[in-house]
Amino acid sequence: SLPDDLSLARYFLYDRLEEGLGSKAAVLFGERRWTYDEVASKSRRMAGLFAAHGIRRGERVLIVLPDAPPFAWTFFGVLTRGAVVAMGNPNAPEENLAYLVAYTRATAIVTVPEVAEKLRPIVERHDSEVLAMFVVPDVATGDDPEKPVPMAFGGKVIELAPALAKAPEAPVTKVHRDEPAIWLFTSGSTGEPKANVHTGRDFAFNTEVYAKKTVGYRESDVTVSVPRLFFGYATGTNLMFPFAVGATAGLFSERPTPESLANAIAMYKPTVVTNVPTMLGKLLEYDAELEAAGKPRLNLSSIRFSLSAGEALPGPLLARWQARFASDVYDGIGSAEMFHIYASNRPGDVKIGSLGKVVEGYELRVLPEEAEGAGATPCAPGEIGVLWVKGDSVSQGYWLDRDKSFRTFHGHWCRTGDLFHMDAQGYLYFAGRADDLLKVGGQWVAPLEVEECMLEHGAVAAVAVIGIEDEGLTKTKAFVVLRAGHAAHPDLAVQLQEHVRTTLAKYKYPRVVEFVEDLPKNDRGKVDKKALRAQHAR
Ligand code: 3SK
Repeated sequence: SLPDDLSLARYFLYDRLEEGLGSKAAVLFGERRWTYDEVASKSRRMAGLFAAHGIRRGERVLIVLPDAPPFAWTFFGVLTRGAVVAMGNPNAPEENLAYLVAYTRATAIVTVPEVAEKLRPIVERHDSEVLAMFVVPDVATGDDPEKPVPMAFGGKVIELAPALAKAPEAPVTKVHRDEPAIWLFTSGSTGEPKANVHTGRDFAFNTEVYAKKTVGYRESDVTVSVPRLFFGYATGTNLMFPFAVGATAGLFSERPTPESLANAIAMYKPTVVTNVPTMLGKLLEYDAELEAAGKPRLNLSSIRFSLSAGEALPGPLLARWQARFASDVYDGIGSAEMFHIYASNRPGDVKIGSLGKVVEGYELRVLPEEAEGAGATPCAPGEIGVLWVKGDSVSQGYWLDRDKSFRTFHGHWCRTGDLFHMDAQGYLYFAGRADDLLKVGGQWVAPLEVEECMLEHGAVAAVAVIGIEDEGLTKTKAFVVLRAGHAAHPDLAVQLQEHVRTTLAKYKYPRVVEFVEDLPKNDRGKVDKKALRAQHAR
């Protein structure tokens, strides 16, 4: 059990120094490395800087940074101060960034020049709650993270590196395990993002049961991530989890593409790669293109395992990955409501197409859609229902949204709103979001089932199915990305439709097939179906 006095700064960082790991590499970025001692010293100085600028325990500090070393010491600096971490995407549009500042009531912001220029008018308003905005170089463009920043400073807008060099190292603020520590935003398909307020215990609990016991992070690991650090999935897998075991986090700030990821893998030789299904597919395509061009193929031999989450990993894709790379992918399901992954495949127990079994310490129930509480009679094995999850990392609720909180959180339980079924052995299978289901010609169609079926066809690299309106009727449309060596042609569209008609029930075939170069993704690496609907409407 976790102590009452639980600072995440100690749990993830300062305890490593007491374990004698101070001189070990904590963070890699390009050719440079920072040891645990260096990250700890900078984090204590960050806390000193926050204190000097009047940032107090419990107040939000908004981190809007790319994946680069300052992310690490800002994150642990906020926790050292006893303040609360909130994170945003540095590439988000201006109105989303302004929303984050207002919604979080942040008293400090740490960001890059491009974002700082956008936020400056808000921060400098006389009634702004922001006391200080610290600016680091735009490392995403390749600048040295400790080089001077080319912008005007003054008032509340402060250049981080020189201020940090002068700041005193602050002690760790004492915080209770049940005090808010980090906010995680849900990426709901409608409305503004809402933050899950999480306490310190949530992170320590999941780290113990998922990262250490289920997938088995080790001190010797080197990690790399496709999703960016501001997304809770990667904040866990590529910052908190490696730090919890004294491993090394490899960071790269370029936009994740097969090329930039392949470079990071070649440079850091990671043992653990955090991935998402679309990038697993793209890496396979990239590897095939390298082979076709007579170039050396991808070498992923350093990887002990990859993680996949964020959206469903189609079984055929995982089978292709295993056949090519002979390397495990642990697909799992997590959410911002639960901090992280609560059901997962794991070493020695990978069931293709499934999300694995419950992570020890959590409890799962698949309940009928109309169930109002976790006590309802569960669905029989194989029967589809809504997943409910219980565990010590459940969020306290959504900030400024009690109604949504009442609908989602029921005591210790979280109603995920997503559809699943579980087999008699306890393996969990995703069946789509309840609001994704389409009624076509009076019959229910699950886009996920059609997508998985189309992916089994040798010509398909990626596919997304949506519902479209045609003269008042709902029809299914498939957006298809082809594998190398296959050309878009109406005959191929007919072949793909036939493949679905003969594999699944006939009515499930997509009425329209459009070939596209790529599928749009949101900032968490998930296929953006809202954008596909808009694309269709144009
Ligand atoms: O939102 C998600 O998909 C997710 C997945 C794994 C871990 C954490 C999160 C937020």
